[in-house]
Amino acid sequence: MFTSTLIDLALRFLKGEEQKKLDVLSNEVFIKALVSSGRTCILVSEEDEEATFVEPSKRGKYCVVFDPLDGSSNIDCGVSIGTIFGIYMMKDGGEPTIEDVLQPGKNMLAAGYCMYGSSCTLVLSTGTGVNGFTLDPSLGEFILTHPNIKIPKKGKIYSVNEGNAKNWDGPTLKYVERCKFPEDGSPSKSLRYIGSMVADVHRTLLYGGVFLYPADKKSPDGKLRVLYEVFPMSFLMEQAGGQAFTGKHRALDLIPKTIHERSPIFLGSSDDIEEIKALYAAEEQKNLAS
Ligand code: P6P
Repeated sequence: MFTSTLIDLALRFLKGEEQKKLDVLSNEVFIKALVSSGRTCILVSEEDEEATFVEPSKRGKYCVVFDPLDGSSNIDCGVSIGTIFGIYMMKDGGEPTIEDVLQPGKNMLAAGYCMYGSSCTLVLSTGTGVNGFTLDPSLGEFILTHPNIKIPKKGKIYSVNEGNAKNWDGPTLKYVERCKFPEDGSPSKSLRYIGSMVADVHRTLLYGGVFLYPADKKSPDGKLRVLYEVFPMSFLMEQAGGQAFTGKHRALDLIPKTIHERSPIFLGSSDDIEEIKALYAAEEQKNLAS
């Protein structure tokens, strides 16, 4: 479905619909493809304020949450962008309700992203590990190029928008300080931040390290959306042997109350996330003691 959807998107763009923003156009293509598949009953898109309930004659049992073109502000400068998605099964066989997509991320059946950059790369998990596929345009097929991806246990890269540092809380400040000035005299971590979640997470998955979008004084829930950014990327990280943490608990345990809810997120190599968890636990102990 992805190949035909991508080709449909390219053709509609070339047929002179370019006056529409690419993220609006891609949303229309994905909604059309998902509805016509006959397999879906509820669709939640970053582009649509309300969830789409598929008409009964075309309804299936899957609920799809997606950001059709995440990072689209980077299109004009050629930075990689992507589609992020997660898939739930309806909670029960009755009439679909919004509760079917307000499930914790750990209930997802599958999650992934498709990154549009120097190549078109689909990274997907259905709950038994993570595999990466690269589009071969001559075949019009995705080829398995990254079987059984496992994130390194510890990494040498941290990825965060340091421009927000003045608004960060204590544990985030302490962790980033440690990345730059390690207390054990080990080499500093490198900072890599593209500002396109799919590209930053893809590098983190393959090379190791951490990606952070913490809460801050301006955005107490952080910036990234739970359903179609935090959950799918957290699902992939855990399936690849990494971790994903909100600053309070395991990201996939979060139960969203609304479909466009945001959450802080720290995800990546297991040992690095353990360090961040320990800093937040120490802060909590300090607050309880005071
Ligand atoms: P900031 C893109 O707008 C996005 O939603 C993610 O793809 C990216 O990780 C983040 O926002 C970048 O946000 O505040 O650092 O520009």
